[in-house]
This record gives sequence, C-alpha cells and structure tokens, in this order.
Amino acid sequence: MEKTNSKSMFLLLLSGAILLFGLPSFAIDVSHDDRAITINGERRIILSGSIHYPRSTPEMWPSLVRKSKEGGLNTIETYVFWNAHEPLRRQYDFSGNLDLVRFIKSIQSEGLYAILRIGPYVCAEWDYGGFPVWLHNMPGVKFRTKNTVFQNEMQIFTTLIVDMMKRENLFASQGGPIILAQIENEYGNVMWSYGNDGVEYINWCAKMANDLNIGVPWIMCQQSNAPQPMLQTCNGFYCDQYTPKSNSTPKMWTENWTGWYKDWGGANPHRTAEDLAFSVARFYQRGGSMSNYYMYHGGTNFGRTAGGPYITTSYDYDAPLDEYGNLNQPKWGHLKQLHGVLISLEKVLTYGSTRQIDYNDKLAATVYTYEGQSACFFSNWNWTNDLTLEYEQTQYTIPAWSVSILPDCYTEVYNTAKLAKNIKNLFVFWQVNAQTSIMVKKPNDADDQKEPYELQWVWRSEHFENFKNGIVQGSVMSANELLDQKAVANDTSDYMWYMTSVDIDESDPVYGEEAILHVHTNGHIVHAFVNGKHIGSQYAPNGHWEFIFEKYFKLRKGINQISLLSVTVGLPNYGANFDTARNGIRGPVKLIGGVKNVTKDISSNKWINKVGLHGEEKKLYEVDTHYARKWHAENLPSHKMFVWYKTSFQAPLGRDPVVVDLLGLGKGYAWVNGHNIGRYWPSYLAGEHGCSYTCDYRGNYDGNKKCLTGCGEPSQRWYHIPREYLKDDDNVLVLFEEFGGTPENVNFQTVTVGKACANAYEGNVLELSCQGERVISEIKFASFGEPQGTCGSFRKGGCEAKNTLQVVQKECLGKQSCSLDISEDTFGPTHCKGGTYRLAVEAIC
Ligand SMILES: *[C@@H]1O[C@H](CO)[C@@H](O)[C@H](O)[C@H]1NC(C)=O
Ligand SMILES: *[C@@H]1O[C@H](CO)[C@@H](O)[C@H](O)[C@H]1NC(C)=O
Ligand SMILES: *[C@@H]1O[C@H](CO)[C@@H](O)[C@H](O)[C@H]1NC(C)=O
Ligand SMILES: CC(=O)N[C@H]1CO[C@H](CO)[C@@H](O)[C@@H]1O
Repeated sequence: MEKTNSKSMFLLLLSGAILLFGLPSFAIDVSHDDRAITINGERRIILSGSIHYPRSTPEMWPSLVRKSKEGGLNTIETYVFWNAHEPLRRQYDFSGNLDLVRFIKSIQSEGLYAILRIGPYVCAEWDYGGFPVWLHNMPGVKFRTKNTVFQNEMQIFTTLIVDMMKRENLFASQGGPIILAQIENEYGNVMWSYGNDGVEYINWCAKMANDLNIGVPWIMCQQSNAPQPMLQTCNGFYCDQYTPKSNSTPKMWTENWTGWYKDWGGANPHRTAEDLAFSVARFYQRGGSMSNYYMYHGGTNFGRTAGGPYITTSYDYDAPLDEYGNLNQPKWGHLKQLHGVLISLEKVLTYGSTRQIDYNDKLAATVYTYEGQSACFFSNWNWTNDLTLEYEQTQYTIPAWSVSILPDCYTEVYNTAKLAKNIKNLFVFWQVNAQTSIMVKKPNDADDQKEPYELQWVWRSEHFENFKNGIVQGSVMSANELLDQKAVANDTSDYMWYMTSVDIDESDPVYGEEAILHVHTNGHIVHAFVNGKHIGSQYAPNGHWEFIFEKYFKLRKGINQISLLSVTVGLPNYGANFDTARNGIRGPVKLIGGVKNVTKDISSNKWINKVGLHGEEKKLYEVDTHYARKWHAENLPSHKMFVWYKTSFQAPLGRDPVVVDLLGLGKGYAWVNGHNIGRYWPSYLAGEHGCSYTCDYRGNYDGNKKCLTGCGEPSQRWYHIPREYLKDDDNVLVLFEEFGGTPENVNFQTVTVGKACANAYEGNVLELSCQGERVISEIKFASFGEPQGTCGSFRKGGCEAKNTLQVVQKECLGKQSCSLDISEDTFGPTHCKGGTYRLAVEAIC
C-alpha cells in the first residue's frame, strides 16, 4: 500500500517536473533518505571537492576538474559570488572567470556532479563575504535577518542564479550535473545574535529556496535546526562526532578543511595528508555518506576579491591541487587511494548494517555487513600510541591517530597514516602509490631575456599633490562628520581620502610649535599628510579592527590642511553582524598641543572625501593609455612611497604555471597586461615564532598553530600570473607601490615539480611524474631493500637489490613519467629473505 503511494507520488512529481522544465530527457532523480543521497533511487557516496571559479581562469577549469576526477572525486562544489556578479545594482557580470554556466559545464563534461552553494552569503575569506557593498548602502537594510530590503535583494539574486541554471538545464532534475544546492551558509553559528528574527529569517530562506522548484534537495550547513525540507550538514576539521538533528537526514559534511587560509603577517599553514585522510576515513566509519574538501583547489584572490581583512592574495589552502593547479603530493595521491577504497565499498557503506566495537575510548572497530559480506574500519585516535586490537582471532596494529580499512575484514588495504602501503594483490586502482613532489620555482627561460637585471623599468609618481593640499577635482563628497569608507566608496577602491582644514591663530589654545595629530581609524592603513607633507603612515597589526595613529607635526599659523589617505585591505567576511563594522577613519581625529597641552577635536569639521587613486582613475595599469608619455625612464626611485612602476617582459616558455617574484617591494597592486593579479605585500613578514621543523600528523589540527612553515619570511613573495593573461611576445607588468620598495629584483619564474620522491612497498606499482613537459633528468637515489630516511636524505639500508639504480634509470630517465612494478622481478633479488621490502627513489625533474 505504502509502496503504491510513494510510486504514484513519484509519478506525480515527475509529471510536475516535465511541466516545469520541459522534456527531462535524461532527468536524474536526486533525493535522500536517512543514510545517503540517492541518485535514481540508489544510495551514493558523494566525494566532493570545492573549486571556486573566480579563483582560477576558465582555461584552467577543465584541467582542475579532470585532476579532481583523477583524484577520485565524483562531485565539485562551488559558492556563487554575489558581489562579483552584481558589482553595481542590477548590472551583472558573468564574463571571464565569472562565467558560472561555463564552469558548471566544465564539471558536466567530465561527468562529475556539482553542488551549487548559492548562499548568497559565502564567507569564503572573500571580500565582504560575497555581499555587494551597495546592498549595505541601501536605506533600511539589515543583513541576514528578517528585513524586507535584504530579503528582497537576496531573493532576486538567488532567483536569477536558479533561473540561469534552469535555462541551461543544469539541475540534475533536468539532466544536468547539479545534485544539491545550498541556501544561506553557516547561519547556525551566528543565529543567536539575531534573536527571533533570525529564526523567522531562516524559515523564510527555506521556503523561498524550496519555492524555486529546482527538483534537487537544498542543504543548509551548520544549521542544527534546519527547517524541513532543508538538509542539515556539518563543517569543520572533523565531523565524525556529528549527527544530524533530523533522523531522516543523511550524515553529510560540506566543509572539511584541507588546510587553512593565510593572512598577511601569517606563516604558511599545512595540514598533513595523514590527518586529512584520518578525518575522512573516520567520517565514513561513523556513517557519513557525503563529504566535501574545502578546498580541493584554493586558487588565487585576484584583484580586490580577498576578504578578511588581511587575507593574502594566494588562497592555496594547502589543498590537494595547489594554487596553480599542480598536484600537491603526497596529499592528492594519498586521498585518491582512500577515495578508491571508499567508492569500492559504496554499497556496503550505504546499505550495510553496522556494528560498533569499542575496545577502549580511543580504539574502535566498525563492521559494515551487506549481503553476507563485511567491511571493517579500525580506528585509533590515541595521539601518542600505536594500539593493537583483535578481531576474529587476528591481531591488528593500528598506528596512533589513524584508521585502517579492510574491505573483507581481514586484509588491510589502506591506512590513513601510512603514505605508502603494502597492498599486494588488490584491485588496480589501489596499486598506485603517491609520490612526494618537491615543487621548485625555475627562472624564466625565455632565451632573449636575462633576468632579473635586464628588466627595463619606467615609473611615475602617483599624482596627488592636490589631494595632499586639499584641492580636489571630480566627484567628491563632503560631510561634517567622518563617514564610513564603505558608504562612500561602495567598495570600488581600497583607497579613500579624508581631507579637512583647520584655521589656527595665535590665541588658539592648541597653538604652539608642534602638535600631535591623533587619528582613530578602523583601518586598515592610514597615510597622514599635513600641509602637503607626509608625516607618517601606519597599518593595523595583523588586521586588527582599529588602531590609533599619533604623530608630531609642525602646526602653522593660519590654515592647516590635513589629508588622510585611508586604505582597506579586504573587507571582513565573517562573524555576527560583520557587515556593519565600520571601515576607514572612525574618529575622533584630534590635534593635541599648545603650551597648555590641550586637545582640539576636529572630527566634526567639514571633511571632504575622494575615492580612489588618481592612477586608478586614469587606468595607468592598462597597456596603452594616452598617459604613456608621462612615464620616466631615468632615476628609477627606490623606497619611495606612492610610485607606479612599469616594465615589459617575455613570458617563460612552456606551459608550467608562472609566478612573479616581488621580493623587494613593499605593498600595493600588480597588473599584468591590464589584469589585476591581486594585492602584493612581500614586506609583511610572518612572525618569527610558531613554526616547527617537524610536523606531527597526530592530534587535532587547528589551522593556526600546527605545522606552520615560513616564519620570519614574507607571507607571500610569489604571485600567480595565469598563463592565459600572457602573450607570446611582450607583456606588461604594472605595479602601484604604496609603501616604497625596489623593483630591481623582480623576476618571473615557473612553478614545477623539482623532485619526485617515493618510498613505496613491494607489491605496488609506483608512478613517478614530473607533471607537464619536463622530463626526469637524473635519478639521485634509488634503492630496493630497506632504505632509510626521507626525500632529500635517503640512505641505503640492508638487503639491497644491487641493480636498482640502473633499472630505475633505464625506466625513467628522459621520460615525463614512468611506472615501476616494485618487486624482485623488476630489480633483481634482495640479499635477505622473508621481509617486506621497499623502494625509495629521488628523481630530479
Ligand atoms: C594513549 O595511550 C596510552 C597508553 O595506553 C595512554 O597512557 C594515553 O593516556 C593515551 N592517550 C590518549 C590521548 O588517549
Ligand atoms: C556609491 O553609490 C552611491 C549610490 O548608492 C552613489 O551616489 C555614489 O556616487 C557611489 N560612489 C562611488 C565612489 O562609486
Ligand atoms: C599632555 O597631556 C596628556 C594627557 O593629559 C599627557 O599624557 C601628556 O604627557 C602631556 N604631554 C605633554 C608634552 O605635556
Ligand atoms: C565550524 C566548525 O565546525 N568548527 C569546528 C572545526 O573544527 C574545530 C576543531 O575540531 C572545532 O573546534 C570547530 O568548532
């Protein structure tokens, strides 16, 4: 009876779908039960990875998606970036790397599914969390709560995106790749601060989304009370302990942080492959059925898209694919093996019965049984000790902080802590062991260019004599108060002037030889000028929200002109009411001085605001401007503030990703052939402390404290120039240098695999690859037996097969990649009998 009902219900829905979408020739039915997302009625394991389309280029998308698929993913997830698509109200941009339809189609053409997290609040370390600043400037608006102005705009944008996807038949219900969509984002983390309006708002979000009839389920991440039929999901470094509130919702993990983002002033975060694999294996051990790597490819914050404040231009995230799209090895390969194992267990994981055996509070086995077959997960989350458990009269040693997977409850085919594992006689896709790649930057090899010394620079100063003196032309705004920088600038530039004048006569109590200019600002940087003279600059340490600038200056009798250039470094993207935080000079602005040491508050003087730099307005970054003749070739300034530099260069040969090394410069923006490649700030060094030479995968990872590298070095020295921005002949690099630096050492490099190392057990097939056109030029080390050490410092051990080096040389030298069957058949006899032997190789690309 029940069955008939649900069937006719389904038919009814189907005919509804036909009415809605026209002919659903290959319509895919996506639904869910308490165990998993179902696709055409079958429960599925969804292995997803985040790739944000604006953080790469359309030309990179196909290869990023292909490498994700080769890495064992079946789904790609992205946010949708509202402020990028609607920079001005009702003026939309879906061109270039904002071509969402093209991105989803790149996913579709590789046969992968897509998850569309519309938000439209996205967080994502993206400028203002993805909200357009014009929305903030609408009268009466309040973000992310019951507010008609906000809700109306949110609905218009969400509907626009949904309609765009429908028009191209991109939802699974129309035969497209999109299997899930998301509304709002991590609202559960902040809902408490919106009171009852927050509850009404989230219910409205659910209804609004549901009414859009996309034919696939909607999800809400970090939303424990997700209104039905929204599906609740978990975000975090570990989600194994998470259980959805509704017992009809499967256990889904929408953000498993593969690494962490970086701030200006921060070191490089790393999350080990072992710990990441551990968290994923634990999640599936404990009944998970859908996970998403945040990020699988992090990419680059081009232009002004970095949020924060103080998020670096690189958004590498230590993801399985690095910022430039290279495989981050061994992470990519280690996870690929895990994905292969999980997919091979799809049926038993999603349909099997489960039995949990707790040996002690840190050691557990989970046995999945389906149609007479059992698969086991043995996990040990003790941080320090390897532990042994007995299962069906067999003893298994589980390394500290790891999970072993045994598809037949007897043979361990994968352990999350063992990067290279003896996995004899199993299916082909498990037999590839991950190499460790050491990436290097190689000098530009374009042959007619000898860098760095021969780059020819021209320069000109930013033209702001007038601003410094308070004389302005063009569009300005004035008020008898200090205005929020967002409200005036609409996020069209990082730079905004606040200018005023004060008339001081001898009777003024503040009159004296010297005075202090006191400025309270919400940052993130202030450059202060009095009477046309620069008196000082200051930036907020580590992106703190506010600071006080104080500096002595000579007060003159009569009119004193005070000009403050306020600079933002990415608008905030996270926290309750983050959108309302002020930017720019907050006040008070005071003069302190005189014999009586008195204070004169000038905050409510008449202040004139001017948005942007003169050079931005005149588009000095464009290749051909009619201002070309005003650049100077002589007396190249060094360590001078507010200078524009320009040079031309040859693109490095080949297809390897290109970076520009900006060491020596202070802070500013860089453009290549008119494309803004992001903020640079190589003079901002990471703190001296907190880095460790070794990185222990064991124990909870937290992003900011463990496994950091690069202490005392620039937070970001190299800046990605997508190949697509480069031409074969001359290319133009323009820098706007705000703090002062020297362009003398600027040079262009390619990022490629320098070394491919492996340390893999007998019984595997090992693939070594230089990734790309480069070939293996030297085998520095090769030993089959019991080699010791790690990549870069391998040593021979006992039992070595004599001819290993010659065999590896013969197989690999001169090739882009090679594969080695690790056995005595390949390398000849080892000198001992009875052990399990390993091959260690260090190959130079
Ligand atoms: C790990 O195991 C050892 C030995 O059984 C025990 O002494 C220690 O407390 C355990 N540590 C944790 C974090 O559980
Ligand atoms: C910001 O937007 C307002 C309208 O919302 C407009 O009047 C003003 O000119 C804009 N300012 C800039 C710098 O774009
Ligand atoms: C001026 O006054 C402030 C606070 O009233 C005090 O901290 C400061 O030391 C004084 N400066 C001088 C030069 O007297
Ligand atoms: C948002 C979220 O889930 N945050 C969690 C991420 O993981 C860390 C470490 O396990 C937790 O402390 C956070 O609460």
